[in-house]
Amino acid sequence: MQILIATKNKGKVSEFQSMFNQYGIEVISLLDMENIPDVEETGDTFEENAILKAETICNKLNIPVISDDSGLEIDALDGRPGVYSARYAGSHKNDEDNMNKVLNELEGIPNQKRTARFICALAFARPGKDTFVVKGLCEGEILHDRRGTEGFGYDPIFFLPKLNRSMAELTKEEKNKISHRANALIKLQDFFNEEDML
Ligand code: ITT
Repeated sequence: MQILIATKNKGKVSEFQSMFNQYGIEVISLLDMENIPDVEETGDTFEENAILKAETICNKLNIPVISDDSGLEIDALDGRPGVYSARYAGSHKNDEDNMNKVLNELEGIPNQKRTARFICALAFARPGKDTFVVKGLCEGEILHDRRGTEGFGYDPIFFLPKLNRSMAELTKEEKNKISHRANALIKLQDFFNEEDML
């Protein structure tokens, strides 16, 4: 069985590949396809954007699709970057620029006020059926400097107090046990099981 993940983010694809591997499910993504334009993320919430991405690609290709809208919510920044996580430093900037912007904005903020969470909304859209959406969280704190080289996005500045490591200091297998994406996927699996999909 194959599942299409409606994303062009290599980091997400790699995590979904290892998470679905255990079920013998092959993950394909928009990186494997040509001529699929980006879906504009106009929603105000992660759920809205995930539904938008999944339904747009499902309607276009007429096959079941899972999409992932995710990001980082920082309490001291009133929840920013939130749904703007991918383009926080500007639409042509990269992960390094985004992390620099966050670190600059948090300069002088003490550890106990640097609480944050990763959020992941997964939407599952199927032709002719209602779309199902779930949300997973992962709580942590924003570091003062980068630590680690694994993962992607904001992982090097996201600290997990219970593990005493940054997200980028975890192996992919370790991250996939505790991440916002893993927590959302567990909820989606419950749905799959109920619907006898796996
Ligand atoms: P698609 O829309 O094609 O899926 P994207 O990168 O634009 O790719 P999002 O709009 O969902 O995806 O933005 C998510 C951003 O949040 C992403 O670019 C990362 O910077 C950050 N992010 C999400 N999950 C993350 C994770 O597990 N670790 C670190 N950063 C993450």
